Amino acid sequence: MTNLCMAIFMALVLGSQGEPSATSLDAMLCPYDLNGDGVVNNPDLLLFLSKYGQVGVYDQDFDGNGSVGITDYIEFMRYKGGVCP
Ligand SMILES: [Ca+2]
Ligand SMILES: [Ca+2]
Repeated sequence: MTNLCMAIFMALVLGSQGEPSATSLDAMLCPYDLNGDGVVNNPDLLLFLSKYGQVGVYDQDFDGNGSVGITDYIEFMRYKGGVCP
């Protein structure tokens, strides 16, 4: 639970620092659109956090290391705010 709270806190902090431009994103963005609505935003973040700390095969395991953790979170936040092509 502590890790989840930290992740939410970091989401709020990082989210306040502006979001990446949607004009220069490529097909790599799509995996981060977890609910498939075409944009990477807060609903996707909630889906990501629902599996945070889990070990196994999940869509949220972006770097494919077998667990959903801080490295996946950093990857997600890099693309948060973007539009899926
Ligand atoms: Ca989405
Ligand atoms: Ca991972």
